[in-house]
Amino acid sequence: MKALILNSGLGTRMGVLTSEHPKCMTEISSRETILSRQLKQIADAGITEVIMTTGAFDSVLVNYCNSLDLPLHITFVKNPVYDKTNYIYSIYCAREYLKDDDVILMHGDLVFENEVFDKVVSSETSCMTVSSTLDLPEKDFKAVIKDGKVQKVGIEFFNDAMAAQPLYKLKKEDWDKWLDEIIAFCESGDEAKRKCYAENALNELDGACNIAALDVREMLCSEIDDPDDLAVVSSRLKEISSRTVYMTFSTDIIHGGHIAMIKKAQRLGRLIVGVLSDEVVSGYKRYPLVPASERKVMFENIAGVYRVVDQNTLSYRENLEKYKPDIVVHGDDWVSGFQKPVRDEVASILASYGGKLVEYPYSNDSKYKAIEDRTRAELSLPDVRRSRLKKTLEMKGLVTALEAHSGITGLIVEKTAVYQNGGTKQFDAMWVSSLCDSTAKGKPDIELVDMTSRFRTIDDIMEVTTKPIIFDGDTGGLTEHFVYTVRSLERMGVSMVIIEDKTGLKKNSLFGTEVRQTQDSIENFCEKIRAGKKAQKTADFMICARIESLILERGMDDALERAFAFVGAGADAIMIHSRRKEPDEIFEFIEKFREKDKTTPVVLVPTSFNTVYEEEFKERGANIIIYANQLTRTGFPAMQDAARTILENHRAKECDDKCMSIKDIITLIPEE
Ligand code: SPV
Ligand code: MG
Repeated sequence: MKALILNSGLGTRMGVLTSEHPKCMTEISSRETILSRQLKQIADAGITEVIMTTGAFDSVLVNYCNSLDLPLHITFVKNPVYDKTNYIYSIYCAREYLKDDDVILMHGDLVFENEVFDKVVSSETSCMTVSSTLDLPEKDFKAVIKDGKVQKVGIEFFNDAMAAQPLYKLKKEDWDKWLDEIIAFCESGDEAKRKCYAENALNELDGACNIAALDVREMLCSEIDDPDDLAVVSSRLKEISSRTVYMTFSTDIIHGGHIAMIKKAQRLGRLIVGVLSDEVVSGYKRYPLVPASERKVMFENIAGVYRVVDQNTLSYRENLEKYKPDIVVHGDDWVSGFQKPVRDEVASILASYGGKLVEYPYSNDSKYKAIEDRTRAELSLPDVRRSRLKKTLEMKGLVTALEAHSGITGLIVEKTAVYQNGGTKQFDAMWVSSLCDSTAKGKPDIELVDMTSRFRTIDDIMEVTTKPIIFDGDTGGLTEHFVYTVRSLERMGVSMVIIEDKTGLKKNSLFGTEVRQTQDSIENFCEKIRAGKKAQKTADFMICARIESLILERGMDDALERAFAFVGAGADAIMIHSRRKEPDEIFEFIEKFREKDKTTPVVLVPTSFNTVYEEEFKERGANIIIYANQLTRTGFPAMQDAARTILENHRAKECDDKCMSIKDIITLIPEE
């Protein structure tokens, strides 16, 4: 694509302003002239070839262009009879440089804002800029438009017309037709056909050039004919240069796609970047590898970013109300899909104060997808995965975990997401339950499934997922064995082991006092915790002490005494369990525990007291909510039902409606 700039005119209406240089060199701000602005816009759009027609002061113009030192190759073509002809003849003079390529054609006295130029350059068809909001000018160009296409251009048309500016994109096939007609005009021997507008030649073609009317509405796109125009345009430019543009980023890796977007955005005004908080990013996308504080620094150091601010919610409301940006820029991927509510809110807030939403086509480049895939893969590495539970706890205050007992249930915990209020909700972690792991193996939950087998389950889950793992360590076994378990789990990348203060043959807590269960002594259990903490190698791994006093009906005081003792012995968290339907004793425990200990994370397994919402648990001071067995308890009955259905019907057809489609199964399981 080439740019053609017409600068042969005399510009006599500018008076003294054009007594020593051509009109295009008129200053429109303290930093730029009409021409320097046009050339910079052309260079920024990645166009390198410019054809410029000249006339009076041509050497001044050539020297000036060279002094701008832009990455452009400019071919100057002088119209030797510039004072006796119009620009149609200047184009004719330059004809040999203008064949076989798309052309951006502009008059040398035209000033337009970057967004207008971006629209012209990126137009898929030939186009001319028009404005549906401006009054029809008496003496300037108007375009007759039919079905969105420009039919005629001239100053004499008033019917079905819009104000038009001589800024065009011309696809090769359309431009060739127009250029041929320009050549025919200039070679006709008729003097008048060299003194008219090039558009007269276009009009002869009677709409045969497929030129779309590109409506730029009230955006700046004006010719400067006289000092009055200059004053108006200069003040519009001042207003434009003080505009602010707002963009939000969640990314922790900046690639070419982001830079291209930033470049586009900062051409519209001073760019403010909102960096989404770690909490928002981890809920909406994935856990960020780089924390928000560092992501902010990353953006602060990108040329063209004017300011970087925190964005602590997925909703833009707070920042839009605070910074009142003139423009919000976003990819067009949020026009539909789960982000639509966020987009709609942005559009309505902007509309309330006259701001504008600019959406660029979203890039689905496989190169960028590969970067994201690599980042996700990194999250599954033991060191990165292990540390993430602690970090997520610090970040969110409340972490949710769902049980997984196999690769496939791990994938369900990993991938299940619901879209609410423009955001995504996912589980933060996985619980490898002794009950569910044993059940999946058809064994009772009595520490019968040995550690090697339990580790095998962890390995299956880890192989296909990235989320942090909390391991149900039962009683932890003998202290002498527990230290090895800690090291193995830590090495594998497990984030937390929970051990319960029971001894002897462990039975599942939900049996309560219906079966014989023995609680360990405070002393013994503290010793086990101390030994485990001493054995671990990293600061990330956590040992959680689970208190069974309420399950075994030993009372609140015993539960609290144990909690404080276990924390004193080094437990990183405590889990208080209950099998009552009402949450009262759990609430009472948290309240009393928090009176003395404000920081140690409290873990809950609300299988029985399941009416309480996560927000309430958080408000009351809990930190980890484990949904301990729901996949097992829903999955196996569905299987029993399928088995019965086949038996009853002597065939599988009746079972079909209950089955997941093979296609859905395949999409659930990713292929490397
Ligand atoms: C498990 O899931 O194995 C547990 C929690 O230990 S509970 O079943 O509630 O005891
Ligand atoms: Mg268990």
